[in-house]
Amino acid sequence: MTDNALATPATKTSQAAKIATEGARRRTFAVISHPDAGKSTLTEALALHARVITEAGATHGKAGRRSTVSDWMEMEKARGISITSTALQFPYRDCVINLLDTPGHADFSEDTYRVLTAVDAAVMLIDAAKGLEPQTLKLFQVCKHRGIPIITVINKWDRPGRHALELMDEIHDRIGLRTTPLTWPVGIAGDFKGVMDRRANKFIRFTRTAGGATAAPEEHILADDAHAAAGDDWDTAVEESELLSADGSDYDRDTFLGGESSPVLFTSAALNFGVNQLLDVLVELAPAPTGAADVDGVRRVVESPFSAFVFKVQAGMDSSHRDRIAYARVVSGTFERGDVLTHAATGKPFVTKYAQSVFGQQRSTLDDAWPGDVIGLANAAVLRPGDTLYRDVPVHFPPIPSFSPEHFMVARGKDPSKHKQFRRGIEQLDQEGVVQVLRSDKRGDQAPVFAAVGPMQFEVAAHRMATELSAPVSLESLPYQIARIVDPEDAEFVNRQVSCEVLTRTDGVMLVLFSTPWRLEGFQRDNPDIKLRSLVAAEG
Ligand SMILES: Nc1nc2c(ncn2[C@@H]2O[C@H](COP(=O)(O)OP(=O)(O)OP(=O)(O)O)[C@@H](O)[C@H]2O)c(=O)[nH]1
Ligand SMILES: [Mg+2]
Repeated sequence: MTDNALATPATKTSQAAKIATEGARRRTFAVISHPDAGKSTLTEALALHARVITEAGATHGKAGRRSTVSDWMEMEKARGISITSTALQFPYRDCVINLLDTPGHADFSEDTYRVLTAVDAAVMLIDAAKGLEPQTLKLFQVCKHRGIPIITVINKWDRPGRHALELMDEIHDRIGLRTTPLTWPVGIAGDFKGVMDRRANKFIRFTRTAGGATAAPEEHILADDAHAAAGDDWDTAVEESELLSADGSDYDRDTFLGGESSPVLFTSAALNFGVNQLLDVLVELAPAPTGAADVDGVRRVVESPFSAFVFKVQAGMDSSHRDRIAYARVVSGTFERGDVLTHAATGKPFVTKYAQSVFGQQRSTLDDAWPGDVIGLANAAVLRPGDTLYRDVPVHFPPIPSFSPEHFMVARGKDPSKHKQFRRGIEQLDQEGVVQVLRSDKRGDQAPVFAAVGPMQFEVAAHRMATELSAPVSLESLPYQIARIVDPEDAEFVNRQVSCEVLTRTDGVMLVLFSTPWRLEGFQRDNPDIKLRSLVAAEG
């Protein structure tokens, strides 16, 4: 029997109050954008300003670019891009921040999408010179669909870029999001003096630090003295800010939480400027956890007994320990390390002895967890993305859909003597969702098919098979670009038709692959009785 079941009504009430208080202190959000806008740089700057790391870019990537706390994988460091999302948990003021840095590249969008199932808000980064880019637009649509409030950050303001008002117009005109700037640049992109804090009506002067490695000192100057400090640039900022107010572009909580408006901040993540303001905005304005709907649409409120769902599985984080971490987002309640939960998919007990708090590649022992927390569950081989864990009162959260793969390759072990490593490696990549693994009797176990949303996933899979899983593979392209779900009773018939092939995913779902949309159309015309179902499109 658990402590909860023994609790008297009075202790239950105080426990619920404690859970509500702890939940209210959590801020759980993702940083999203098109590749290269500066998400990982900003993530590191946030950790630096929250004083959980002392120097940004302490280690250097191969390409001469510094690596960040979130880009710890060898491939990420070498290429300077994020290929997998990273979680960081740290305290700031009286809050606990759970930050998820996501990869921007479309090929890894399934990972980003999974992260977006686990957050209460998103920080949408925009490169000041580039404005809204395609992947940012797609991710915005995902947030909109899921009702995730967005804080907009215009980054790289230290470099020449577009006019701030023009960027506000672009956001409004293209995605219908009303922008409500909280800060406003003093000076243009590439030649900026700092920002105006529009709510406090003061000037925050930009001070350059060497290479942006340390937190920039902040100088706050009262509005009356700002002209003397920044000259005409301050007057321009004041005029523009008045224009914004006249236009209804002042912060509004209801429309922000409703996803209709977005507070905006201007930053230079690389030079650590504007980062404190973002941390404060996250604490003051971003929503705290509010529970989540289960598969039947019933809401599990934060004060309910413990519940969480797994949104990501990651291995190879530490080459000296071949471990595997399942990342779970706590929806309700609390547990203490060692408490026993239930794994909803199997009904089996799940011991939390190996629960960890995650900070990029580093981990530390976790003593307790509260609503909003992202926790790492080590060596939990049974856990898959989408799985629910609960305590006392059963709950099942909705499954996390897999994206429809559009690229397919046969994988074969290069070294036949490494058959065992090959099988184990493939299983590992499959569980993490690095690629989906498809099989058929015809192809056999030695030649599974990798299915991916984007081709870069194959590179990651091949790289990890060779380096971390000791089973190098050769990959051979298959001429398919479309997958549909087929009912098992139709599979044999479908498999006999020309230019399509039926394969089975590890979860038992059967997919039929077609080479072109026309082949699919032709098939459906010729076989109107066979029902094929679509998977979730990567477009979100
Ligand atoms: N000048 C300038 N460069 C920046 C700024 N922020 C990031 N960068 C640079 O932009 C490049 C990309 O930064 P990342 O932080 O890796 O971008 P990302 O959004 O995480 O990219 P992906 O994870 O691949 O989607 C790096 O070279 C950074 O140093 C900034 O504020 N100013
Ligand atoms: Mg990144």
